[in-house]
Amino acid sequence: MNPSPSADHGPSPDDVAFYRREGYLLVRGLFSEAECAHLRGYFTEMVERGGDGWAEGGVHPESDDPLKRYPRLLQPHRGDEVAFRYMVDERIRVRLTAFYDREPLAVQTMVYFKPPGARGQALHQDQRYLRAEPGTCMAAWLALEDIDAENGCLEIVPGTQDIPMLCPGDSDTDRSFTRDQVPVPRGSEPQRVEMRTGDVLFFNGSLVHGSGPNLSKDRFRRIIVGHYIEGEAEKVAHYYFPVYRFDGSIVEGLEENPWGGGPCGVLVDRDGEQVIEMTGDMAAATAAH
Ligand SMILES: O=C(O)CCC(=O)C(=O)O
Repeated sequence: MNPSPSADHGPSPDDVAFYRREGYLLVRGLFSEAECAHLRGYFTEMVERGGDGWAEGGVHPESDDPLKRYPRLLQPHRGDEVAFRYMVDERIRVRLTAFYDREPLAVQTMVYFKPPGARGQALHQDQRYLRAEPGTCMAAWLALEDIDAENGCLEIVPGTQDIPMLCPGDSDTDRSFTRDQVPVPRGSEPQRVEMRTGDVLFFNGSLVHGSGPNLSKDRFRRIIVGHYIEGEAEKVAHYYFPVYRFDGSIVEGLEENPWGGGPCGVLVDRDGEQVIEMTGDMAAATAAH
């Protein structure tokens, strides 16, 4: 699956600067059509035969909810070689290593099917869940087919990668399968990221992002995403163990970062300026919905 290292020169200095400034980088055509067709078919067959133990909440073919018929696959790399190879792909490694000046560690894979009529995922920050420390987490999100506003592309808020974890409020659960939604800081706008098959969006795990519903009548929106933590991280939340190096070995000695409370940011006006105050409590904000 990997190109030979000589075939991939990795990101240019401009790419690295863009990623660090904006919190994301879209790399066009990083995976081939053939690779994506294989991954699409492979994981669709997996979910249609019951998910091999990775389907969130199990597969319910008779359900009215498209996401119960085609739930996300969570952490398939823990037993599935194809998912594992994606997670530690050389093309991903060279880019993330350049963005963070050090090879990161791999902790998660997810496959989303988002069939026609499925809800999306309201705006959130991945670092809230991964709790990598020190540093943050990051994602490599591969479009397995063409993705646009109609079938529920990602929406990102560029430049939010350096803000703290914001306290979530309620999402619109007619549009989102998750119940939390973080606010968008004034002056920032969510931007849709339309992608072609094989494009990869790399993004910082503190960046505010989410996706809308799939409004199409007959188009799936299939993707695979790998999540990573910075190489210097000493802690990560319990769910993300075991932690892997890109050579496939398991990292020993990381600590669990306890899940739950702690301060979260609230957007407030101060003398006509909006600022983020760390006066909220994540556990309370989450328990409220
Ligand atoms: O694919 C989506 O709609 C959301 C994915 C996401 O939020 C993530 O990978 O962190």
